[in-house]
Amino acid sequence: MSKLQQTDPEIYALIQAEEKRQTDELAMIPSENIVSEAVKEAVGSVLMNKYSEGQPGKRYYQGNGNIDAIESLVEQRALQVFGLDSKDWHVNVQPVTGSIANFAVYAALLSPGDRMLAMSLYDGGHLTHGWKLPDGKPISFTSKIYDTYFYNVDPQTEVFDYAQIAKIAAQVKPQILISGGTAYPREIDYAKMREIADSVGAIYMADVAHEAGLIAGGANTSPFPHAHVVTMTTRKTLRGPIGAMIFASKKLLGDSVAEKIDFAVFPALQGGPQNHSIAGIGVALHEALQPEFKTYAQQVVKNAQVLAAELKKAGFHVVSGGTDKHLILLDLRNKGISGKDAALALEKVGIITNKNTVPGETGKPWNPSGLRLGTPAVTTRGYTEKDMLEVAKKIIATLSPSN
Ligand code: DSN
Repeated sequence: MSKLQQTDPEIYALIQAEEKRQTDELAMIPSENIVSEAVKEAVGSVLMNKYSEGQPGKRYYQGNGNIDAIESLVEQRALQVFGLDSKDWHVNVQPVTGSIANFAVYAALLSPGDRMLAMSLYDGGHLTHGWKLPDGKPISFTSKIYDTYFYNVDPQTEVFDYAQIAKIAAQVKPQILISGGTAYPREIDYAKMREIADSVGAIYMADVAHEAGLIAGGANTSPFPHAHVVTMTTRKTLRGPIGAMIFASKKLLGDSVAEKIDFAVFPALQGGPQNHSIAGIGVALHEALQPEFKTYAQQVVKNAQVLAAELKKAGFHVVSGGTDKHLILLDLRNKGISGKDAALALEKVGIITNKNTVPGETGKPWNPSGLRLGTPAVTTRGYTEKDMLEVAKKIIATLSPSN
């Protein structure tokens, strides 16, 4: 980065400091990862100089031959990574974030005032799944546009209670049923969710932002055989740059869904796509198609399971009793420490996590009762089970009352 160093030494120095921080500390926030040098080169390329509003082959600006070829290739790879056929599935790789991808699905397939049913944010859902506070105060803008309802995990087992979800769905009769989110450590039964959606005539959207890479690598089950729509981000377990993708089933929703989704992304919600990020996503998808990525995905899960087991042995309340994925959620109420204090204490010893709400939350989002931990980034750094035992020791020692 010699040019940057010459032109803007201040920004250069701060980037260097951040690179050192990322090397010296352990990123254990489950939504973070470390992209390859190849991904970084694509994202830092001349592609950011080009405006390309529209879709491949149908742009509002001239000079997009190369951009068309790149975006088409990325779409093709996105389908390939998840074993999908372009006859059956439409994909849009332009959303700049997962939040925008979710908004685009709603804009394409719902009308204002339609009913939405999703998992409570406190139990691990996502803001853009219609979140509003229990007193009705809207938080996500989605809750101002749509009539939103929530299901909770079972208070005892802390896992999905499908019978309860079906019961709420029968009462609410939502136009869309949503699964997925940010802090649910267990696999979701996508077939059951679809069955519930079908029972009330709803569209079923699986938001797999967190587990996309695990699905790509075969370490988690795929929602594609069941969902009408799948959204995901690209920077988490998929190990790409920031960005998102929307997959819509043409088989279930008809061919016209492609145009509806594309129109919702542009011009309804976004302007020119971030071509450099799209190319970076393409590189990450190429990497996800290599055999090593399968090993990576399996290792992410093994590492999380070892860490969860060690924390459990040490008396921590691991929400749902463990994990099937890359993330662990601790309910710290039995330890007498808040999520915020735990995250701050761990930061002091170089372990970067985040405070999080837990099922049955009694605190506030800014000072909740839980701590969220994840293994995607440490696994990229080559950590295996034996390293996780060391990480577990450090976490346990840091969060034990004597400290
Ligand atoms: N902010 C993401 C996460 O950390 O899980 C979700 O949007």
